[in-house]
Amino acid sequence: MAEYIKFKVPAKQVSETKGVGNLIEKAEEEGVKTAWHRFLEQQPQCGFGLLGICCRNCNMGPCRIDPFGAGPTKGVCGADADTIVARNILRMIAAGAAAHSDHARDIVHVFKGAATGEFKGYRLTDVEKLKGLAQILGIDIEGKSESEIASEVAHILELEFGKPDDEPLKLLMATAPKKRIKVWERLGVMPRAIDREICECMHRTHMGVDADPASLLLHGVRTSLADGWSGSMMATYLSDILFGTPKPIKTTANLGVLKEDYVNIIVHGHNPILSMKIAEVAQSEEMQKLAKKYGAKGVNVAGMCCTGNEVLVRLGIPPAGNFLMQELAIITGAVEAMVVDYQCLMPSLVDVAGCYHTKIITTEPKAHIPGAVHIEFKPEKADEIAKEIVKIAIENFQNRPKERVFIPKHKSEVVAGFSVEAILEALGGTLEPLINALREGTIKGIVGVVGCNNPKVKHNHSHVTLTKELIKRDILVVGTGCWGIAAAMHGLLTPEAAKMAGEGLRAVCETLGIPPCLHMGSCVDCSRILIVLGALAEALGVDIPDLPVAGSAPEWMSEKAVSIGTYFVASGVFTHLGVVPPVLGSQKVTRLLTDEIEDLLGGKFYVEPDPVKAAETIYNVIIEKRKKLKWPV
Ligand code: BF8
Ligand code: SF4
Repeated sequence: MAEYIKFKVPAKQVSETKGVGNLIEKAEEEGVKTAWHRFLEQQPQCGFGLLGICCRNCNMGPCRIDPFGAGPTKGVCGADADTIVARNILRMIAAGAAAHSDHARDIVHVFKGAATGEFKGYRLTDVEKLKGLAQILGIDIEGKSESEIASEVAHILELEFGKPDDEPLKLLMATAPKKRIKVWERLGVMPRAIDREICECMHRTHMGVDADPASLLLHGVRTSLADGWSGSMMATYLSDILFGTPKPIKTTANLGVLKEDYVNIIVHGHNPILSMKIAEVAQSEEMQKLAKKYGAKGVNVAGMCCTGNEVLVRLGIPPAGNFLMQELAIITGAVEAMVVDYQCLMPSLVDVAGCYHTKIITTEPKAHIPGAVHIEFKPEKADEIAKEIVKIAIENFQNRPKERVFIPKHKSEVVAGFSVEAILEALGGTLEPLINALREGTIKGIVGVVGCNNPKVKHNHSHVTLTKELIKRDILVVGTGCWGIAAAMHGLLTPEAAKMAGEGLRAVCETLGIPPCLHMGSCVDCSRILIVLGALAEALGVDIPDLPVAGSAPEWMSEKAVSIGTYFVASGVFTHLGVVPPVLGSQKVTRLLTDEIEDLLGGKFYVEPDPVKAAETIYNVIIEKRKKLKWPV
């Protein structure tokens, strides 16, 4: 149904990415609202919310604190701005860690089923990685079958979620550098069980429990560590074992990957369990034939958001866009089905799809959207269900309103799939060449750029600008998530992009034949960045805060990004945020996060919306770290 659009979006100004403006204009002509339109309708956004000083944690409220001190300075229970802001942030971390870790739980389930042979559609693909994981978890693999080893691994990892003792998380102990572990032990923030830490966040923030901002934030650190070094780490490890560890793979990215004469299926969400199957089934001869029967040339699968990243780095499935482009893909009029699992799915997808012929197919019991077709995914019937879904898409081709199809032609070449193993391979098997390049200053430092899109800032502008500014300064950029897709669409992920890099980084990239920006996967794969940091620190005999490295989430929006940012900081990384978090209502919390936390953990947050300024500051931080290491600057 066409809607009345009260506020027009300055289509050509809201995005850095080609094709986006044209589709926003098409949307307006066809009476379809996008996130940008709804963002305008939300203006002005609530000042209390922006500052983080509203509380709805009990029914004596809602309460809000007057930031100017003229009105109430405390909620009904007596909680002040410091307590309220810290509690709200802790709840964001809890939700983010929960999302990553619950995703991991689903993968453990399938991994276990693959190990026992119960889930016929899945197998253990990277057995070397399985054995490596078993060994670091302390499992004796001598004389055991793959299935036995995997079952033992699954057992240990299942316990990570809810083991009842106070011992630290096993996967964290197996993967985090020793010096870091000492820091966390000293601070009393070693996570014990993933679900327990998340549960404790909710307990502490319940009315009348923890009122001390420092104590609340330290529990946030603990919870985020459970996410980064266990939940997300597990999701990455097991996805690699099940589907293969990513290797550099070539494809193209942007809306132009949709094909006019083909049945287009978009996989969107986060978990690879279903999207890998859809990609596999769609490419089968049977489905390609069926598509021809319906008048299409074949079936084309494209990715969106992080499940898009999962199939990109393993199968070379082209991404059609990142977070803010999910509605636009449907607005092309050329998408037969968008198959979603969970996280970062706009409920509006159903409204937008209602204006075209696209079917939104939800598949997860925990992620329904009213108005969508729901086909519940069950790993024991993976192939059948994937086939059923692909068939629905194919049959829907005949309903496509051909006269309304408009696919912007833009797409860029991409090389993605830089797992830690792939980076090591490019380096000739050891970290030594990278360490030497860092030490000599050919590469000045490494920055992990991650995270989302947010209509509060120009779409992909900060991702692209910050990245270009960093590589220009001989800083190697690695990253995940929607950054990865932004970088892909802007030609930053090809070996040729080395031309945009400074002399030193360019030379290294040309010698190794790699891009100056390395796409490491989805958001749970930020764990790969942790592994690189840990390995560098251990090889140099220093701690992560000593390394010339930094992190950045230039366009973040999700609670998962808050958890990631926090575990970066907790791991000792100077971490830039390009969108202001809702903490400014408390000077104390702001100071803790952007200053004092550094004394405790070696990392801190730095907030700067301007990507050029941010790159300068990050560069300066890296130079300072180099000076301390007595490395040339
Ligand atoms: O987990 S970067 S918008 S898609 S939250 Fe979401 Fe953010 Fe994209 Fe991936 Ni990550
Ligand atoms: Fe208000 Fe306190 Fe209840 Fe929050 S917990 S709503 S501040 S009374």
